Amino acid sequence: MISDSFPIAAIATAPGRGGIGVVRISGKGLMPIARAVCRLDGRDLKPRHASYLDFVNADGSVIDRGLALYFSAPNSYTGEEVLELQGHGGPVVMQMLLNRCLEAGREIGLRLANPGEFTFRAFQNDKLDLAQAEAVSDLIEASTEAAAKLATQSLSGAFSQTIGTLVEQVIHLRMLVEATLDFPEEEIEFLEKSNARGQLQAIRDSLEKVLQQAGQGALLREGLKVVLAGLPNVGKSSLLNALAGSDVAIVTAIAGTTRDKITETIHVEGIPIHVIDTAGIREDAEASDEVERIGISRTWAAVEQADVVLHILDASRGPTRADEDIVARLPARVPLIRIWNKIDLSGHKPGIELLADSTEIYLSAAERIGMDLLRQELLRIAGWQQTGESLYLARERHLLALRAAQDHLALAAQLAEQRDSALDLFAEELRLAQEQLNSITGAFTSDDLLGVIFSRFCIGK
Ligand SMILES: Nc1nc2c(ncn2[C@@H]2O[C@H](COP(=O)(O)OP(=O)(O)OP(=O)(O)O)[C@@H](O)[C@H]2O)c(=O)[nH]1
Ligand SMILES: [Mg+2]
Repeated sequence: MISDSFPIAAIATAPGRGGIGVVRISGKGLMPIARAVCRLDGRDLKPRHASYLDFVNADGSVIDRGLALYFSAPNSYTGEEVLELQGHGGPVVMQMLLNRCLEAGREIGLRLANPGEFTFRAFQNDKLDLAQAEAVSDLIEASTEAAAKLATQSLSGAFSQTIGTLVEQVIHLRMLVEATLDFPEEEIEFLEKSNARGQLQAIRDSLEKVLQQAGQGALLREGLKVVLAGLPNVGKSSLLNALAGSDVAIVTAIAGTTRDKITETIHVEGIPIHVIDTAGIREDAEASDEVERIGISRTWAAVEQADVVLHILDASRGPTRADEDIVARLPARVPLIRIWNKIDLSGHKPGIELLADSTEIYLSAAERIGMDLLRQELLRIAGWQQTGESLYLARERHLLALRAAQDHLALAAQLAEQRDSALDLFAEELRLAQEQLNSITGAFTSDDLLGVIFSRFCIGK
């Protein structure tokens, strides 16, 4: 994101009607705007004090009456001066107030803020690191209590601190190695003497644990995409309705009822599960019309994107050739659950069987029998474990960086087996691992290592 140094303004509250609406301005030299827009009667706004006053147009006519809050730099969200005008939360009055601010701030270059620009400035001004800045939007977007709680923890810096501790451990090891590289005559048996291998192993263990906690948190954030696929009339839409607990999709005895994809997000133990109902799969020739054929091609597209596929079969009929054709076309990398539906007709008992390459579950969607078996199996496939450990609401970006760091440390461990001859390569892998970890919090890499080295050593030692 590029941000210039001009002051920025935006309506900070959600669009629509509400009790209160807030126009927020951040930048340098905001007092003239405050004087122009707020009827101050010769006073100035006192930092961190709420003043109840009129918001006025250039001609003195009143736009609204509300609270003005002023924060001086750097004691604000963005680290710049911030002016917040709280008026009545109507879209029109808010737009009028914003326009008035833009007009009053034209001379100092006040412009509309880009999405996320207030938080970006907070990051630029070291109010937040990158992971914390991301947590701000995660908190706003959280769809479950669990996700909101984890976002708050990340925002307070818990995740950043964990990453910071890992980085410090890596830096410590790098310091040892690089000192040795600078004094080659002492290189002999460095790896033995310094217990570098032991230290490296300890870092790898910690990283493994963080990755596990982050992976679980990522599940809470992203959820699991589950696609229901099968022949027409086997009960896919009934299963969606049973999972959702309401009649989301149309269910009829007519084959080919569902045409378009229907997605419904349910929550199982706080994990969002996006259940996607699709058109029943049958041969082109059997499909009733063009609409259904398009629906079927969408089914296959959805299957390609799935985290888990539920292949639904009619337990009262048994498997058919067409079912085998479907299985043959399913991507091998996607976990498969075979659902034998309609056990109320077939007389099977509800149950679950774990096979080598898939799971079989016997249930009845219409009668809502055996549904919990399915919910628990979805959690198991997602890798959800209730450990009671703290989790991190990680993003894909964080997981990628953690895994890349893990790979570099694994390479370093291999190099450490080759005695001291590969010490420079060992050091390089550590550096790369650190770079990956640093990318999570956005900390600058190369020079800070020197800083740490010199701040911890005194000359002459
Ligand atoms: N007895 C019984 N009937 C069921 C069960 N599940 C679904 N059905 C019936 O099977 C018929 C088809 O159900 P749907 O859920 O529409 O099937 P679908 O797989 O979505 O069908 P398409 O959308 O046409 O592909 C309906 O008449 C349902 O009432 C079940 O568990 N038991
Ligand atoms: Mg259907």
